[in-house]
Amino acid sequence: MSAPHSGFPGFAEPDPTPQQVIAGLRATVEGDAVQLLTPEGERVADPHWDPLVADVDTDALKSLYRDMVLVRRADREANALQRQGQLGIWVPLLGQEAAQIGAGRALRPTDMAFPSYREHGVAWCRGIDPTELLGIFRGTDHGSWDPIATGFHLYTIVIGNQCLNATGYAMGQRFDGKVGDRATGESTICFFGDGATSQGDVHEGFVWSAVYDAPVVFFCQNNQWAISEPLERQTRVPLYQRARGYGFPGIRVDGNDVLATLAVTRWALEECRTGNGPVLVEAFTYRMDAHTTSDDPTRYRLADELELWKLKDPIERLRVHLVRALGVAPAYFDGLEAESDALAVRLREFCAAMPQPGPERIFSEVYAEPSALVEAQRAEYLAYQASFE
Ligand SMILES: Cc1ncc(C[n+]2csc(CCOP(=O)(O)OP(=O)(O)O)c2C)c(N)n1
Repeated sequence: MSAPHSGFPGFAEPDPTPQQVIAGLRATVEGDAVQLLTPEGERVADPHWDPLVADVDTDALKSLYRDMVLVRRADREANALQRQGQLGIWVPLLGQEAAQIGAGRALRPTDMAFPSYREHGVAWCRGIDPTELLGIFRGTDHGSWDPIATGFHLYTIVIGNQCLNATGYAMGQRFDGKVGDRATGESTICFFGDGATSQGDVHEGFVWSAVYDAPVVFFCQNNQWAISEPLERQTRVPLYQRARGYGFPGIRVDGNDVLATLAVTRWALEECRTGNGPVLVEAFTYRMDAHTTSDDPTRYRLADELELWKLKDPIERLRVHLVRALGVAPAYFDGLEAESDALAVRLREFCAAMPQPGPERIFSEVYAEPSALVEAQRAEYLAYQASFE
């Protein structure tokens, strides 16, 4: 194939063929991403990244494992609740536990996180009980937690929109003098998917954060699919390399490796809190279930792809490491299974007992202060409802 741009300055290298581009996009993670724990559960020594997780001893690894097991169990239970008609829809996180727990556990309480709609694992790390997610997917509220108190913004359904919110918030952190000190500095983290990188909002967020040195970690969970659109319909270069064009660093991490994700996110957050932000982190991972419970992935992807990713399961590799390398006894895993079962029961019982909100609910919590306009709308709507009785 000819190289169309090769005669021009700046295009000295021949363009890669489309086949080469796609092969590069789908290249095995190991070659291109930071990895500290192989899919076989072996610890890879890395002089650059090891110091960032030097404090992660056996107990801390067990704690990361526990987080992943419990959020997976909550996710599976919520998925089942949707299938049984208790929720309108559910957005599975299956397969993305390490990316979310690694990133979520890297945060400090003073950091601010802006999620999309799949970040149940990050919510967990911010102290939000999984029961609090159920109202959103049952259609009874928009999320009941306090974004400022928890450091976790409400879920965003509009793809990529949270990148603008996060950038604005991070600019505020910078202008308010919250950036610069390693001990007290604040950072923002923004979660989005590979498909979101094709949205204008994400590009605008990148540009604004770059030119204002906003302390925001753009954390892209590249789960290979945007509903039925594969990665090669979003980009012709690996996503982390995009950051360079905006003037900030980008890095790819094995998003199924919780330890590597923790190390890389800690580094990226530190860059931000000390004033060197923004940073793009591409967590290379895989969505092992449907996009949502309304989606059927068997219509657009082959089963062998899923089978290959099962071999890289984020939970299994840490379990193997805990057992084989660190000698963690079976009793620990038995105890965790009992804890998971109890969590699932609690979620189920909570869901069944959730009260049906009245029609006036939609008018509550619109503004922090009472609003005459909203009150008038509430009265009008209730009168309209009453007219049917
Ligand atoms: C602005 C906008 N366009 C389209 C949609 C419909 N939509 C919902 S999810 C989705 C794909 C998102 O894929 P990705 O960013 O890779 O995130 P993932 O769901 O895989 O985590 C689309 C197009 C939307 N919610 N918002």
